This record gives sequence, C-alpha cells and structure tokens, in this order.
Amino acid sequence: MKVAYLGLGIMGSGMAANLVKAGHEVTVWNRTPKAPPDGAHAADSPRAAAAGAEVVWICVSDTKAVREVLFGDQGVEASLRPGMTIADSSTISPVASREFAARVGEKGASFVDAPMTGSKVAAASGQLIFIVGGEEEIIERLQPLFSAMGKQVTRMGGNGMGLSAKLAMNLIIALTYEGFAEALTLARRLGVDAEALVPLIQSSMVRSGVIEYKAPFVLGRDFTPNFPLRLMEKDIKLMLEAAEQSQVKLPALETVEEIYKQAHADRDKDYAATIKVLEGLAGMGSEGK
Ligand code: NA7
Repeated sequence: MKVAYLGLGIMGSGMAANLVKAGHEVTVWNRTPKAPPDGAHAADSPRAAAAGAEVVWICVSDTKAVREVLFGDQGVEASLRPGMTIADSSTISPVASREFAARVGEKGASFVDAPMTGSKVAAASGQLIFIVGGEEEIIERLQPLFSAMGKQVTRMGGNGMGLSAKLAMNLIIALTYEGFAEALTLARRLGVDAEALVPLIQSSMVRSGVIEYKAPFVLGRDFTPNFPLRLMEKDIKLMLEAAEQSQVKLPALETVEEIYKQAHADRDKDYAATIKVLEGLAGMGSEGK
C-alpha cells in the first residue's frame, strides 16, 4: 500500500521501518528532520507526505501535535481525498479524536484511532498490540499494515473507543508500577534483598508483565526511556480528564499524578524513574540504597 508515516519518535521509527520491510511504499515526515528508514522516502511536510497516499499513519506525542499534523498550515487536510484513511496511533484525548474523525470525514476520508500497547522493543520487532476504534470495514482494509507492525488488533468499537480502552490499560500500568516501586522501596528500607524479592514476586500470584519488563531496568538503575515519563504523565492527565467528564473518581491515580509532578526533572527518562521520588522521600541515596 502507499503509506505516509508521520512521526519518527521512539515508537514511530520502528513502526515505519516495519512497513517498509513488509513491502509497502512509505513516505515519512518528522517535525525535526531525520533520516528516513532504509527504503522509505522523506517529505518536508505532512501535506506533502500525504499527497497521493492511500493511508496516512500518525504517531506523535499528544493531542496538540495530532491537531497540528492534521490541520496546521502544512497539515494533511489539504491532501485529503475521498477514500483515503487516516490511522492515528498517538495516545490522545478520545473526545478530540472523535472531533478529528468528523472533520476528516467531511472530506470523504475515514479515520481510525489505533493506539497500541507494547514497548519500543515491540515497535521495532513488529509485536505491537493495536487497540482500535473505527468502522469495521476500514479496519479490515488496514489489516496488511497492522500485520506489518503488530501481532494483534482488537477493535473496541467506533471512533474514540480504541483510545478509551488504551487509557484504561495505561491506568493499570501506572498503578501497577507505582505498587511495585512502593513495595521495592519499603522492602529495601526493611533490609530485604531486592534481587531476591523480584523472583519471589514473579513466582507468586502478584506476578505481572509490567514488573517482569521493568524490574531489570530498575535494579540496574537504567532509566533510558522506553516509555518516557512525560508521556505517561500526559496519559495520566488524559485519564483524569476522561474521568472528570464521565463523573468517575480515581483517587489512587490522583495520588500517582503527584509523584509524576515531583519527578519533573526526570521527564525525559523512563517512567520507571518515578521510583527516585519515593527513594528521596525515604531518605535513600541516588543508587536506591
Ligand atoms: P516520542 O519519542 O516522544 O516522539 C514524539 C513524536 O512526536 C516525535 O516524532 C516528535 O517530533 C513528534 N511531535 C511532537 N510534537 C509535535 C508537533 N507539535 N507537531 C508534529 N510532531 C510533533 O514519542 P513515542 O514515539 O514514544 O510515542 C508517540 C505516541 O505513541 C505518544 O502519544 C505515546 O503516548 C504513544 P520531533 O522529533 O520532536 O520533532
């Protein structure tokens, strides 16, 4: 398929490269000029990348960025044609996403929200899980692209429903990691050997994929961003905004948001670095001891 891929960040670079590897004709654009993946063309604006594309795939930071890429001065909108499809893998507001779908629809183009779960490693290895909202027939047409980038596609309903489900999933990730970080901090303060605690956790009913993935990085004090803290903080804001709109109270998440605010200096590190706030409050040193 002829695809425009917009946004070559941590996730987008691997995803675009996998589309090329699967034989699709890919034109990429990134706000800060960047070398395209081998075999892809580069365009100098979203509008130029989208010209002539059957599908425009977006993966940028936040709601504002998606709005700019779609409807800004050099946005995709000017290149929209009936029959074109926009797939957005950015984690943004479900309400805004539905608004974007409606505006794109006025030009006869289709829109699906296709956020994903999986790390930088899953993006690079084509093992993402897509959580999708939009018309079934359109999602079916995108199947060759989903297969190139991921291992699973789950449709959650109409426009915005992929994002709504994704926010719920990330809520669990944020709280699970916070639970692990608090437990580890307390255990260390009590003199428990962290290297022995992690296998114990993973052999019991407390085990979790989040802990399995994050524990080696935390024990190795490696906070290189797989999922940057600033993006999880953005997602927490989206969850709390969605909760307010639907009269839901999320007291634990409100508390976790405070930890993220205190971790501001580490915003470009992995969200696992929020453990440093807890260690600081416990009077522990920079090595978590
Ligand atoms: P990264 O690695 O922070 O990459 C973000 C991308 O978004 C990167 O290409 C940015 O371009 C781009 N960006 C940011 N702001 C804008 C604006 N205003 N206009 C155009 N492009 C912009 O994020 P990830 O790849 O980890 O994650 C992407 C999404 O998937 C995010 O919603 C996650 O929550 C899930 P830059 O290189 O800075 O010029």
